[in-house]
Amino acid sequence: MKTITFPPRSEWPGLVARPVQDAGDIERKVAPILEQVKTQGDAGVRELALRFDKVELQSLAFPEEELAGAEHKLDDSLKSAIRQAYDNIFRFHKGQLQPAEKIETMPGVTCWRRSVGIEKVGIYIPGGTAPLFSTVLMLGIPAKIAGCKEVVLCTPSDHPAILYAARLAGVTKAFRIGGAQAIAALAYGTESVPKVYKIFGPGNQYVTAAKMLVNKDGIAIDMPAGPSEVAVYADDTAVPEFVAADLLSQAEHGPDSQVLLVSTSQELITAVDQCLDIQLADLPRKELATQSIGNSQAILVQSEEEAVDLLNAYAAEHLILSVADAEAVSEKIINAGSIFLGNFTPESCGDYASGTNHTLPTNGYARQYSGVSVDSFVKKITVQHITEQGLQTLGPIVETMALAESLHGHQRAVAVRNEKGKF
Ligand code: HSO
Ligand code: ZN
Repeated sequence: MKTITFPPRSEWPGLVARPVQDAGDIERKVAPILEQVKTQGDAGVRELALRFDKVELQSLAFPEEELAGAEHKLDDSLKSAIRQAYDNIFRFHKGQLQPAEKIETMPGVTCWRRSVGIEKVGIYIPGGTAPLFSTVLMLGIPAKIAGCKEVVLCTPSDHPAILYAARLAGVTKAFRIGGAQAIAALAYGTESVPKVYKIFGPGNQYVTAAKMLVNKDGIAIDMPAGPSEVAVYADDTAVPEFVAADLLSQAEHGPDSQVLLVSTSQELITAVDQCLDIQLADLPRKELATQSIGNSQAILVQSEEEAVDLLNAYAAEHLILSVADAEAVSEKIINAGSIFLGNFTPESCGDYASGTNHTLPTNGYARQYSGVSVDSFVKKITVQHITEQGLQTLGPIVETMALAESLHGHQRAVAVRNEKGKF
């Protein structure tokens, strides 16, 4: 791995920058796909599936027998692993539901905020070499907890674990549709696919571009997606084999995944580098991992303070702190999607089954975005009730402010109640 030694702060912006992708070109290719689905509905989806994926789709919806039969195609150990992951993710996310607390801001003036599930949400799960059934759990479970009535899954994959996880997580409708056309079907609706209000899930550049485009049409999306990434901050207490394995666990996602190693110890960096070579040799997804490791870097820093500043500047999707007193260091981190503490907390556990969500902000978006949670699936509606006495106290304040904004109608709406007819 390329190592950069004691880079001056002036060089940090270049070091933490992600490769820039020109989305314009892809958006130009995706726009007609969206238009075709919008105007032709199911027939448009079928034609696109034939053209791009060479599949002739009969029914767009997965047949009920296929959904129900999925569990019989999985071995028991995988089913019980998925169920345990389900329980942990459910338990962690259930704790995120906030009860509406009524606050009396002044005597007789009561305000509160209700969390209401977004009625219809869509989940996209890509096909490709890794059947991401874990992502079905990560999106389906918070949707269920939030109380979303319709949870629509689109995926080009018919992997039984995806269909099994979909049933377990409470997906209400599932369609065998992939690519940008799936996003279009969810965004605009077709004869078969219900239109949803918010779309979640990973995908390639075409899917991402489609999500960005439908977002301009008012459909909410989870967050702008980019290649998966992990940063590891390791000191002499770290185990090089563990660090190398963590780096490779993200590097294997795709050729454009990014990993970053930050350390105060040159010995540690050298040892991790050696472990990477050894572990890469027999990693089945060696080609992909080798490419992303090739684009990644190790940075040797002078002190913990410098390491923390650099990590905050990078704003990693995942941040592993393999350092002494990791929890204390984590308190100083202000930009990261999810943090993993100590030598025995591999990121893989958060990816699958510890309970936290693995849909996280990439590309430096951890500076302003949070990962997916129950909050992502609810809207918050504020409610207020003012008593007659409450209005006597609050009313004059509102009247004064309304008149100062020259909005007499606002003032009158109060005045008419406090002193009927006083205009
Ligand atoms: N690390 C990925 C999620 C994932 N890993 C799914 C394995 N399966 C993005 O955060
Ligand atoms: Zn992963």
